[in-house]
Amino acid sequence: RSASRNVFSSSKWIVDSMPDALRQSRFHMKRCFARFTGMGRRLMKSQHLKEEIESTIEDKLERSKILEGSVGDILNSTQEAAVVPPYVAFAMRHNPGVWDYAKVNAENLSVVIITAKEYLKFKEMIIDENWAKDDNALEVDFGAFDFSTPRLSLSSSIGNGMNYVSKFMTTKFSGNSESAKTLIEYLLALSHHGEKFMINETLNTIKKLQEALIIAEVFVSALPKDTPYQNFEQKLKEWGFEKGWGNNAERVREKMRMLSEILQAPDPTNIEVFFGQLPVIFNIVIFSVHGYFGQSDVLGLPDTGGQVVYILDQVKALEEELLSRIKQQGLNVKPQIIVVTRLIPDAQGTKCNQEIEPIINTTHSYILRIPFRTEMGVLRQWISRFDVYPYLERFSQDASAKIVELMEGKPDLIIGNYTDGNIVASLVASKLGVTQATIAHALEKTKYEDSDMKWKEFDPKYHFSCQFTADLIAMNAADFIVASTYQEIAGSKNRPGQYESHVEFTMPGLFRVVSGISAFDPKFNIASPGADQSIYFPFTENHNRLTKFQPAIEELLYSKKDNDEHIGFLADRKKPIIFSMARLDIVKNITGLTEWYGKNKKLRSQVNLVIVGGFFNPSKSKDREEMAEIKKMHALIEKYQLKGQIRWIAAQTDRYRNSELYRSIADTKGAFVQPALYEAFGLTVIEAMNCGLPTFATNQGGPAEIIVDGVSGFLIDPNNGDESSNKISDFYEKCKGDPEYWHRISQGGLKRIYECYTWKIYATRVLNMGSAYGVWRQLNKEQKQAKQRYIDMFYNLQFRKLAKNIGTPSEEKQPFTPTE
Ligand code: UDP
Ligand code: LCN
Repeated sequence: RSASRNVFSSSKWIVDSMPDALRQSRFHMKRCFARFTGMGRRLMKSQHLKEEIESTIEDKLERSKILEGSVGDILNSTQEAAVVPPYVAFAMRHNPGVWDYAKVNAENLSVVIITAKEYLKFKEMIIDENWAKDDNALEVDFGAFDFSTPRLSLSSSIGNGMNYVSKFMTTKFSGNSESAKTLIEYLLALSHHGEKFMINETLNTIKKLQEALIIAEVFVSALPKDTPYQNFEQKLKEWGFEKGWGNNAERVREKMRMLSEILQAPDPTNIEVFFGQLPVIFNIVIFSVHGYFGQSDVLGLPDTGGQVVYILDQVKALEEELLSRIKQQGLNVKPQIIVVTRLIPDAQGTKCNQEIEPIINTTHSYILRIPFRTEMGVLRQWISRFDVYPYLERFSQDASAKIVELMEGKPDLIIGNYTDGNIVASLVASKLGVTQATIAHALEKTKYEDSDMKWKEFDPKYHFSCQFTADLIAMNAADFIVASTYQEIAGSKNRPGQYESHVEFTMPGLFRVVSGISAFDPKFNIASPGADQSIYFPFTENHNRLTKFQPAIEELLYSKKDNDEHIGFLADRKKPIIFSMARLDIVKNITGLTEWYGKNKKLRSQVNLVIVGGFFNPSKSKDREEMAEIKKMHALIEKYQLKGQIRWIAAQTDRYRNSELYRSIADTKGAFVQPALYEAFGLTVIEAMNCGLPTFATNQGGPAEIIVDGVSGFLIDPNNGDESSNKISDFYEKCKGDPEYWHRISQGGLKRIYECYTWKIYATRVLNMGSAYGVWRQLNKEQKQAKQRYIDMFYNLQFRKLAKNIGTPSEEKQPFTPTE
């Protein structure tokens, strides 16, 4: 059994064909399996298996026949194999979200299909045999609580949850008087600061409501369409209707008709639109805990990158959308959006020590900062996002009290960001009983190979035991999950998604997750972010260009002397520039790009390289990964003698100036390169494309969805530097022969952005989700409560202990100041 799993397993035929496939090539397969098991217990990836097969079967013809036949199919769908002689167990994934497991005896090639749980137990033997054999080892099974939740069944429907929830609601409302009663209760409860909306107690049964709707609709239809609501408000009130139906006769009529139709015979389109337009969301709280979180001088600092940009832009878009909805609803309510983050007393010149900071370009939104406290007092300094867990419970309590005070009540929607924000959002939302959304930005689990199996190795530095526990709690507690791309949920053909990697996994010695989340859960939705188009606009819009930055950018790119802001120089300024900008994390692979460039003579002759990121002096950095990357950059510049062709610019914090930098690079007919080993979404890709800069981005992660290779940009393989640098070089070769080619790609990028990646599209979707899932949680109250009890227990017994183990600086005897 696997409650969380999709019932249809399209890879089944592969598992079923395994015995035959192995039998057909018995001689060679026996030798290969002997080789797999020959090296003892280990975990092998598919590439690894293929390499060993290649070196075992010497005959080329024979080998390709096998690799192209059914054995090849098995290998292609294999994600990993666990070897515990004499067995090899395969984890196979044929379609996003769909897994099968089989165990092969290397001696006689017999095959047994096994469950996920059996596979995990088998795999644990590699690391910790005692744990694997312990009958009472902790097993986590969130799926056990999902028996009544409908599941999607097609991989292609993943990420389209809201659509399906509307369909499920349709079924629930059809001919089910209990659910219809819930609908009345839901409508009756709509209010804000004591003011009632939509209907009042006069209309407390379906029958009464239906009758009143018919009378009111006839009345409203007779009015001119643009009659303001105030003119007929009194009349509607007499029949039991309150504000919120619309600001004019036409809107009110439409909405009344829609509800009448839903009550008569529900259909998903009406349900989605009707609930999306209800006055339910005015106050939103967004948690983004670790920081630096601020509006100026913070970008490019360790851990402070796209998430901050995303949230600030998101707030602006949500506020605009809220205001426009409130107007259309005919209400006079002021919305409020609060972004809650940590207050850092040692703010290093940023505003992160200010409690409240209004958000620029908004009217009703602000940042609220709450310090990290322990019984020793307030934590003064920045700490890495991997170390924040011990502070979060206290932070949630302090934040929750302050939010209720500022909003004069509960918020209507709570959105978490990243592991820390999401666990805090879960605690606060469950305490206050509010609809909760989570946004991951990046789940760390897939970033580090075998981070689950090898968690003990990683834990001293990264505390993944705590982080993955928190992630599981948040994704299960959330009413809906906003993902930027499909791949974030369910990956691509060959690579499992970030959420998908939490479906079934094990951390030997800690817990075995037999059902963490299902990629087929209808709570998953894709809403991709955009870039602020008042900042990131095409280089061709000359009248808007921020010319005041141009002298500074000229200096930044071309002056010949090293200083604190830049080192290296560009000897030949006629060459186009290939450009990259990122935090200097290992996964961002900026050093990889520098090395590809260093190695590729042709590319070096065609273009210059400009990098923005990090500092030059490793001792200035507080971040362990960044320090290592800085040293590596210096070494590469030396090794490949890059001076004269490279400009390395320190991390930049001004978005306006950066946007002009992208455009100035476009002026040189340059290109943007995003070479990350893995990128969850990749805002720089969107920014560059918005500026009309042809973009080469990693095929590992989000960018693979953003860019259509060869049309709106190019995808490059970060694990194959030669191929990638040649692809850039070929592009420039082609541009030489056809100068229009550069413009076609630039235009292709812009077209793609306007169609799919704007904040307007995003805000509409997310607010609709907030409404739809708010109803959905009411309809599934009991099941939700049962799951919440399980989550509470897991939090208390597991998370708290793990967080405590991390320790706080005071316990490590670091300088500390008493409570402020
Ligand atoms: N950024 C910046 N200065 C830097 C490095 C990055 O302003 O030195 C900005 C960049 O323009 C983008 C964000 O930080 O808006 C990075 O977002 P992305 O999604 O690319 O990566 P993340 O840092 O979130 O992993
Ligand atoms: C975090 C990341 O790592 C990026 O891939 C995203 O673009 C960013 O957050 C915004 O969601």
